[in-house]
Amino acid sequence: AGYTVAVLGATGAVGNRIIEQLEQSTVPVKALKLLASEKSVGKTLSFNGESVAVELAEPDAFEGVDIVLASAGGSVSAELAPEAVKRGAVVVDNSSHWRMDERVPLVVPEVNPDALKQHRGIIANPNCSTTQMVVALQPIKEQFGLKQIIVSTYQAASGAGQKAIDEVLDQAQAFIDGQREAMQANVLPVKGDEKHFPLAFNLLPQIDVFEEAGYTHEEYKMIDETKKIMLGDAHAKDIKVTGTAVRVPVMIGHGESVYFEVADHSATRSDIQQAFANGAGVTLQDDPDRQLYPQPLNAEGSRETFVGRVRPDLENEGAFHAWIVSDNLLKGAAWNTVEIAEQLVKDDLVRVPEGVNWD
Ligand code: 11C
Repeated sequence: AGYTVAVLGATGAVGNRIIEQLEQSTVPVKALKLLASEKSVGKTLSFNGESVAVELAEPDAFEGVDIVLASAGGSVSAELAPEAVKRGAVVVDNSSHWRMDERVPLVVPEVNPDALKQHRGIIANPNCSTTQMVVALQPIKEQFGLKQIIVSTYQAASGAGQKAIDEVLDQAQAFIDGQREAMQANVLPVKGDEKHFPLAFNLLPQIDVFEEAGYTHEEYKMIDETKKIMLGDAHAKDIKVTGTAVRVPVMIGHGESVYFEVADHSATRSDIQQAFANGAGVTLQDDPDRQLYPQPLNAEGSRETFVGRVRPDLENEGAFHAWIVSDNLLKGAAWNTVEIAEQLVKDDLVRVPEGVNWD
């Protein structure tokens, strides 16, 4: 008994963490395949104490696979997810490629597990900054109704990959050595954009490219994905969502300052704290008298979403503020992906419905 699971993009930072999370999950793994690009073929990685060789990610590699956990980037997922489904595998994809496709459920198991019932072989995992926000706010929505969200993010360098981390550490060293002019930037804020700026001892209010009305792609992701996950429709108007996404010189763990308005104006600060405390996947760390609040350094390595600094807005009735932190590589990526696989197994949904065609 059990499933044959393939990890696509196995050698990346998220791929490595998917393997770790899978080891600690309830998914019964009969066999594991590790898939990556040409340059990683032949490397070996460990799973449950055994070493597994990395194979080439190509269509026929999915023969006999039941579940694919993918973190290999948008263009690879665009090409290979349909190939995997054609061969009978269910794909949980970390890239942004399939998220807004109406045929594809975008899932955070604590928020919309039922969306999985409609899957046609491809399931999308949301952007990291979206995931931790909806995990935190779901219990508030359920108990008091949500009318509006305004978020400012404080996002870690690891969201932009290992090369971003490396350049920030090099910049920090140059700064400490008194060589400010030697601070090199080639990746951040966005690899493909025209200009690059150092993040060490700095803040960059640009994550991903600029799009319409002065918003970045990351900000649109947070708006559209939040609506698709919480309301079932990326264009729904029932909750107003907006935000500002900022890169900060932290390595792992995104922070978010969130202003939110609830429908039930009888909700008190302690009601809101209690709702967070009871939320699935949420840990409340909120005690100003003991200076207890979430911090990225403490969140690293945890599957939880941490919430603190809960307080009412002093002018707007029914409005509150909170501070949310989670490990962007775990709940924001690897753990949510594996958790979706656990949910698929639990709900007996590891199968591709008949007649599905992604060509
Ligand atoms: C960042 N949120 O911090 C991005 C990384 O759509 O899965 C995740 C990109 C995505 O730069």
